[in-house]
Amino acid sequence: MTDNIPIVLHGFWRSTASWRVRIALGLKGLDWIDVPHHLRLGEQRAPEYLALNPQGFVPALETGGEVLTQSMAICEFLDETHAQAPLLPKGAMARAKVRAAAQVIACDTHPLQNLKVLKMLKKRGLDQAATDAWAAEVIESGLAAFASLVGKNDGPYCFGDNVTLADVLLVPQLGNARRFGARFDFGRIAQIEAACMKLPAFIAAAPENQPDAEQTGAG
Ligand SMILES: N[C@@H](CCC(=O)N[C@@H](CS)C(=O)NCC(=O)O)C(=O)O
Repeated sequence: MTDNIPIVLHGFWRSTASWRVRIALGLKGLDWIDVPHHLRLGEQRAPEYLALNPQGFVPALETGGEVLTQSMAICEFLDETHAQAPLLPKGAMARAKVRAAAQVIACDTHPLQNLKVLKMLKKRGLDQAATDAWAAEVIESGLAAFASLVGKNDGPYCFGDNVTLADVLLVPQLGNARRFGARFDFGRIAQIEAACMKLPAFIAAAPENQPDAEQTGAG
């Protein structure tokens, strides 16, 4: 358990993977210490940070003398160690469905449009407009599939009346959709976002509400 054990979140205000963890921490009612790493300045590749996360990605979460990486693993760790506001439903089938929707974003959408990949594309000759178009196409394809997966469920959130990991992944990805001019008018996505954004944990986690947003300007 991590109760009463300090939590340090290494992140960046505009990082959607950090944003997921901030939402999960907020839903669990946990306090944490923010340590920002400015991605545009390359601080995620500083040797001291690579010692925490050898991938050179934020987030990383320190707690109880351990370091965790990968936002979904971190969210599931928080879920397993804090019973409040479960992020996964009961039942293997229901849990697998939530994880599948979350992984559409975490595994098959976001990794194709993160900063590292866009920089690699630019290095190989794509200009800003072309990399933005790449990101938008990847995001639209992911969100369309996500909307289909959650389409049949009733209730305000992806999988009904309770927030799950799928909502935690969806809302930050919509931040990237806006940033790259991607469509996200698929199925119930806009309604789900509106429902989530009424919740304090989602409001507090938004990029514009992070202290480093003001300090660093556009990231
Ligand atoms: N699968 C990883 C992805 C982490 C990731 O891509 N983080 C981005 C910010 S959202 C990053 O640190 N990018 C730095 C870079 O690309 O150099 C996770 O979910 O934690």
